[in-house]
Amino acid sequence: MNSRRSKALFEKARKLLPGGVNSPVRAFKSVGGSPLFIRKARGAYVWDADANRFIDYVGSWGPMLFGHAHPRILRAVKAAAGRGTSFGAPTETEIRIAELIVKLVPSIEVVRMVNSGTEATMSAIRLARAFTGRPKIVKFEGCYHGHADAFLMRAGSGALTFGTPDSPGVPRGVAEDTLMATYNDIDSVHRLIEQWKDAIAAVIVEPVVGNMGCIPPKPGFLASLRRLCKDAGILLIFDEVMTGFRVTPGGAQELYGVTPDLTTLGKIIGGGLPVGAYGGRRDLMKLVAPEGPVYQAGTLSGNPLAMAAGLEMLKMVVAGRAAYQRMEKMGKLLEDEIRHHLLSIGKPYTLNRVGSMFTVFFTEVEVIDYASAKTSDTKAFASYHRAMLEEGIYLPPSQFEAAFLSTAHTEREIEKTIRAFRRSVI
Ligand code: HOZ
Repeated sequence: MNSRRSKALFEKARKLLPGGVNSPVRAFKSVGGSPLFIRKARGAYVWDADANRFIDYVGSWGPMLFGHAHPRILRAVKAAAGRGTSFGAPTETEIRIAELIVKLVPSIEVVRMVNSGTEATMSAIRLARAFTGRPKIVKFEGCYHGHADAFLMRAGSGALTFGTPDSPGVPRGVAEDTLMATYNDIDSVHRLIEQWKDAIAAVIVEPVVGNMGCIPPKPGFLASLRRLCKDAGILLIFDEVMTGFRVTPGGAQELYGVTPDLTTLGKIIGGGLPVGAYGGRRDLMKLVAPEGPVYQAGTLSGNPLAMAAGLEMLKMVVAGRAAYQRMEKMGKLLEDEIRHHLLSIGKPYTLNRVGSMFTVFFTEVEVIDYASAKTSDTKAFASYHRAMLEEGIYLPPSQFEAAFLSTAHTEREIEKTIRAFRRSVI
């Protein structure tokens, strides 16, 4: 594969941007080599600066549910741009998107739009602290909720990839207010609640983890979490930045039948433009300014371009229940064939998949939490990643990120991926 132009661009970028990128995982550090600079994307494909074409399983880290550059979303964005790119004032589109979010997501009665998942999670815990009058939050090792100070302890995603799960620059006081539990281990939460009962405002969780690679909740884990929180007067926050509208139209809360108090959303509701949101019960959300005293604001919140793209995306979600069945079918086909190949060559692995999210871990240990995810042979992942790139398959450049399918991935792309997998993992 010729990557001359991507390499040259990376060299130039390194002089101007920290590590040559605007978000760490993109730098390809954990898989080696130089990142691809993407020039365009359409459907299930991306093209790099050297005009190489790849089947894309990054999907902009989740939001490309219906594939890249979907004509309906492009039309909506173009029309909105023609009317102006930012007003810093209310628009009718915000109401229409809020109506769809409330209709789709079981826990959300009232929603506030922000600009990213990070903004959504940091605002949600501020609200939880205000509502309960308590300072501490519980997060799970290896879960990632964006880069606000309160979450950069044992964080997943890029932080886990680079082996720096705790970031310098986070004040000790903030770090002390974040308590750490083990994903899929309800006793670890129970112990924290016993010890800190009257100090914990919220438990925040990725109901299906995407940021240690894909890790599903064990049966009953989310329901037990719900019960524990309720009994202790602690708010339960589902971070559905990745799973929202993806694992089902109503997200993981619909899939597992567990309703949190607050939900954070991102990416998908912008149809690929920068958007996040948090929402939940009316009695909680009425504390948010200007209705209540919990301050949170932003000029670009509810930006008209992002709202137009997101509205079109959510209309497709509402109309497209069959699309989820198709993604499940494609996911299952991919899963079965990968399993079959890995078994036939006797390679130790774990494959986790929830609908259109999946990860192949190179470990024989069942991957259920941070400790088991870390048993993966990341060198084996790196060579798999490189080999797949050579075959024209663009996977997330880290063992600790989920891969995503879209409705644009048809049998054709899946079969090509399977053939590439057979040649790449030997
Ligand atoms: N932390 C993001 C995925 N979990 C990656 C963001 C990016 O590099 O775009």
